[in-house]
Amino acid sequence: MGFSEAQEDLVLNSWKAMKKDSESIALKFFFRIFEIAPGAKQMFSFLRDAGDDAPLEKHPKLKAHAVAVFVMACESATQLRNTGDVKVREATLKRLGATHVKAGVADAHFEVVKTALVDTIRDAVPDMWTPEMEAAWEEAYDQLAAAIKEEMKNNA
Ligand code: HEM
Ligand code: ISQ
Repeated sequence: MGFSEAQEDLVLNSWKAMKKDSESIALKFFFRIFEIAPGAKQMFSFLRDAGDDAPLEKHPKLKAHAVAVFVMACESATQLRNTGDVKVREATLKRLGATHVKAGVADAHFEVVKTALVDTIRDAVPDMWTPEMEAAWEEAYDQLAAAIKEEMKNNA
C-alpha cells in the first residue's frame, strides 16, 4: 500500500494537536500499555529501579521515551510518503534493537503497544479521529515496528 500526502497529514496534524499535552499523553500511553499487558511493567528498568510506589509521573525517562515513540511514528509517516519505505537512522536502530532485546520484548508486545498508541490518540483528539486517521497511524507504526523487529533479530 502506498502512503499518500493526505495520510501523512493525518498523522502529522494529529500529533501537532497533541504536542502541547505531550506530558499527560505520554502518561496515558504508558498506563494503557500496562492495562492491556500488566506484565510489561517489569520490562522497564527505570520503573523496577524506582520501586512500586514511586509515582510514575515523576519518571523523567518515561515522558521522553513515550514522546520518542510518537515522534518516530511521525517520521515514519513522512518517510513512507516520500520514499515508500521506513529507514531509521542506523545508530538509532542499533540502539533500539539492543534495548528491546535486552528488555525481553517479544513480537506480541508490538501489537500491545500499537493498540495502546491508537487508543491514546483516539482519546487525545476525539474530534479529529477518523478510520482513515487510525489506518495512517497503524501503517506508520507497523513499518517502524518492522524495522525494529528486524534489528532485534540481528541482535538475538
Ligand atoms: C525503550 C521506542 C516498542 C518496551 C525504548 C526507547 C525508545 C523506544 C525510544 C528508549 C531507549 C532507547 O532509545 O533505546 C520504541 C518504539 C517502538 C517500541 C519506536 C515501536 C515502534 C516497544 C515495545 C515494547 C517496548 C513493543 C514492549 C512492551 C520498551 C522497554 C524499554 C524501551 C522495556 C527499555 C526501558 C528501560 O528499561 O530503560 N523504546 N519502543 N518498546 N521500550 Fe520501546
Ligand atoms: C518505550 N517503548 C515503547 C513504548 C513506550 C511507551 C512509553 C514509554 C516508553 C516506551
